[in-house]
Formats: sequence, structure tokens, C-alpha cells
Amino acid sequence: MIRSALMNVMTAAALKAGRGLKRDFGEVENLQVSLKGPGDFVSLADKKCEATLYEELAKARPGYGFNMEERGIVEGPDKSHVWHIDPLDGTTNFLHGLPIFAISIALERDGHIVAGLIYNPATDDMYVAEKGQGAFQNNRRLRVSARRDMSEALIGCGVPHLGKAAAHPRFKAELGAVMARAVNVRRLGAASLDLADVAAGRYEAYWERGLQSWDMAAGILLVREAGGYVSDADGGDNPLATGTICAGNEYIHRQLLGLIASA
Ligand code: 2AM
Ligand code: CA
Repeated sequence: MIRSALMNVMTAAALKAGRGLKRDFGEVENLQVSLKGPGDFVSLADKKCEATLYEELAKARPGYGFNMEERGIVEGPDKSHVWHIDPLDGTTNFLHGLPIFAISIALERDGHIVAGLIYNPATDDMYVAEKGQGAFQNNRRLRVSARRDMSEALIGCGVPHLGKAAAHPRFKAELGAVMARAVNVRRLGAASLDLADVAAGRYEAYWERGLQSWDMAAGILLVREAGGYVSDADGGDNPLATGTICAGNEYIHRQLLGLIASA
């Protein structure tokens, strides 16, 4: 596993913030029955988690900029470094008591993502990658799947939620095209962990539209360092700019792009 000073800083921040998130997740079940529901509680958990990450990372690496889900962009005097942070990816799962959510942290240096971390505090799974150093789950090196045949491929996706109704028809068409060829499709609800599943070879490929940089930045590096391919959902080379993504092993990534384009 990667033990650089930078990765130590990132894992320490994620573990500290993750402890709070896990405690709050334990409370969500009790709140399900209350009249008001757990919505406000969850958004507070999200904000607390982000505050911890912000404090820890700013203390350890003064001057770096931030691009975070809750606070947005916080510029720092050091213009060559930006953290992309999602304190709680998979919010809907968290709200419903499903243990599929994560903290996602990526470091951009001079326009390139050089380090990524994804941590699920509910399962204590820590995924890390640094450019040129490989990708790891806990202490295990990750490698994308070797399956080449779409008829054996398990494909992850993201379903646009109720508030994105305009995106529903296109998604249904793409889903139809993929269902016609892949063995089956999964939708787990946290983009960062979907990318970790590609890096670990559990999904042959995954696609989604309507994402933000903090949903994807760490996972993109993880997939590439595990030997996978990443593009946007239309085959372009900048998923962070378009907010769409397609990631997978070399063979299924290419075939999935073809299916999406045919939809
Ligand atoms: P979130 O839980 O941090 O919001 C699931 O399809 C993915 O989409 C998750 O990574 C989720 O991240 C993200 N997502 C959910 N609602 C979203 C929204 N309104 N805008 C952008 N991304 C969203
Ligand atoms: Ca997210």
C-alpha cells in the first residue's frame, strides 16, 4: 500500500472524518421513524464531515485550494494545488440506511489528479491511488477485470434522480442498449464506489452522466492506476469537464462506449 507523506495526510483526514460519519450513520436508523425524518440530520452530518476534512487538510497542507460539494471553491495562495472533496458520496443511501457511501478526496497538481482516496466508513474499506504507484484496497493491490466478452460483463451505471427528469429518456435508451448485450446491470448509488468497483475488477465497466468533479476525481485515478481506461460517456478525454464518465477494462470500456453511442 502507498505510504507517502501525502497519502498519510489524506488517510488521517479521512479516518477522522469517517469516525463521525459512521457514528451519524448509526443514528440514521433511529431517526427513520421520527416525524421530521432524517433529512436535516444527514445534511448536518455531511457538513460536519466536510468541516473536519477541510480543517485537517488545510492544517497539513497550508495554502492549497479546495473544491468541495458543500462549500464550493475556496481558493488558496498555492495555485498549483486543489483538493476535490466529496464528504458524503451516496447521500441517498446514507439517508436510507444503506451502507454504500464514501468520503472521496482527490488532489489536483498543475491540472493533473496525482492522488485519490475513497473511504467507506461503514465497511472500513479504504481505496487509495497515487499517480504511477498503483491502486489499493486496504493493503491489496487492485487490478481491473480481464473479461473481454460483453455477454459476461457486469456493468455499473447511475440512474438520474427525480430532480433530473430531463435526463431520464436518454438514460432509458442507454440502459436498453446495454441490457441487450451485457450479462446484467447494477446501480449502487455512489459514483466514487462504482469507480472503486471497476478498479477492483468487480464491474467490467461503468457509466454515468450528471456528475461533479468531486464525485469522480479520486475514482478516475484509482481506475487508471488499476490498469483501466477512463473517458467521458461519449469517448472524450475530459470527464471532469463534461461531468460524464465511462470507465472499465480496455475491452469492455470500448464496447460500452459503442453501445451508449448507439442508443
Ligand atoms: P452525492 O450523494 O454526493 O450527491 C449517484 O448517481 C451519484 O450521483 C452519487 O455519486 C451522488 O453523489 C451523485 N448525485 C446525487 N444527486 C446529485 C445531484 N443533484 N447533482 C449531482 N450529483 C448528484
Ligand atoms: Ca457525490
